[in-house]
Amino acid sequence: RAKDPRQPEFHQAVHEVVESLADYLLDNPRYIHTQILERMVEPERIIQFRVPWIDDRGKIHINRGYRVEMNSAIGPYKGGPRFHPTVNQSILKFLAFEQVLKNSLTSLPMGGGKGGSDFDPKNKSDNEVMRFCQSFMTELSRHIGPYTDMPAGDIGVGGREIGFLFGQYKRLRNEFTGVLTGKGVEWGGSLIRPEATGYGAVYFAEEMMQTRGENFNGKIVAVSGSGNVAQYATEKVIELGGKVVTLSDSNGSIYAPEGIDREKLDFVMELKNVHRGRIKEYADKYAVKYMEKQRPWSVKCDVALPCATENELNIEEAKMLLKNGCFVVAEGANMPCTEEAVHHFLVQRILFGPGKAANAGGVAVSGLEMTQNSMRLAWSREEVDTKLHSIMRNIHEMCVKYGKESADFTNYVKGANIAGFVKVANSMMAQGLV
Ligand code: AKG
Repeated sequence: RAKDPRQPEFHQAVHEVVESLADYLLDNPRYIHTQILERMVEPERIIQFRVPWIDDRGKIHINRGYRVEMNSAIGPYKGGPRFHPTVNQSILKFLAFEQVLKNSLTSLPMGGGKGGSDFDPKNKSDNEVMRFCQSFMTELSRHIGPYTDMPAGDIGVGGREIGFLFGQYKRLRNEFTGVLTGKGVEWGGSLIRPEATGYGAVYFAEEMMQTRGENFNGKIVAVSGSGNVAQYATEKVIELGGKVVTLSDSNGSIYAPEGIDREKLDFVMELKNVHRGRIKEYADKYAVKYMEKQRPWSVKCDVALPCATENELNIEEAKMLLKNGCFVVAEGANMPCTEEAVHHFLVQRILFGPGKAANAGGVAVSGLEMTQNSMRLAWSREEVDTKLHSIMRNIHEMCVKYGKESADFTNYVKGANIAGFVKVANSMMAQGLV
């Protein structure tokens, strides 16, 4: 904290991990003697750069670009850039730190990184986004590569942005490699990558529910967000017989007690992905309740899937959820629940799946995309989905291995943190003081 006093999100992420590792470290002092944690919280490298671009009216804008290369002990840095006005070093360091443990949990050989810019793609034309992406990649291309660092998507970086970034990388380097993941399927992308984070979160929640003899059939599910993760989490819940009753964006939430069915979800996908519209339009079209400037956590539900952004579910909302009968929370986004909210879930012993475990499906399929690119072939939907499902099951098993506290309670926060940490820590020790 003394070194970087103004990085609250980073401190929050580190604090949660340190707290849940404490007993394990005392039992395994070799990690303390080698100061592994102190090394892990210090990024291996942070690159910050100027991103100048010109808008459609000819006006010049200057944004700030970053790449945080956090840890390469078990593989090249991997993690998606975020384009959002709130982006700063604290947010990116928290995301990169989480990414290190998350990528370790996937069991694939990927180190952790993150990056992005304070550029806001909202209300920009395709040409403006393209010019920004080309400028961003012109600098970033010096620092990344298929064996060094492989960016992907995050908030504000979807298929369109990955396309522009990849095009510019290819042009600058004159090579067609799998350096970026989340590519279109016609040009090296993997089937199921768009679905992977949302599907994975639901698979993880399902695994947790099975430990209590439960499943999604007939369950009421509150989902926040309406982007890629929320859309595919909703799709999978519908497939498993559950009923999603909420979605949201930064302006407000919709509450549809009769459930969002396949046809309505198609409307959301078109609204968000093609027209880049606001979720309020769903309320207008289907005459459901719109909760302006509110998050969806006040509704009655069995399962909550926060799929929007960090710190979007606080202690009051956590209490409200539990009061309304919710007994499963799986984080589709990164750190959506505040520390106090997480603490409440653990004390109340509900099934709580932290993001680094529950949303690891996205980066896992990115890892599978890299494998396919290296082999120069493409797997079928079924093949990728089966692999994703088995990776999520394996992550769940590892969480149980390290986090089971009694016959009927697993602390998945502790389990995920220890399981993710051990592999990275052992690799760092094996590689000497680096
Ligand atoms: C995340 O897990 O938050 C990511 O950024 C995933 C990015 C990737 O697919 O590499």
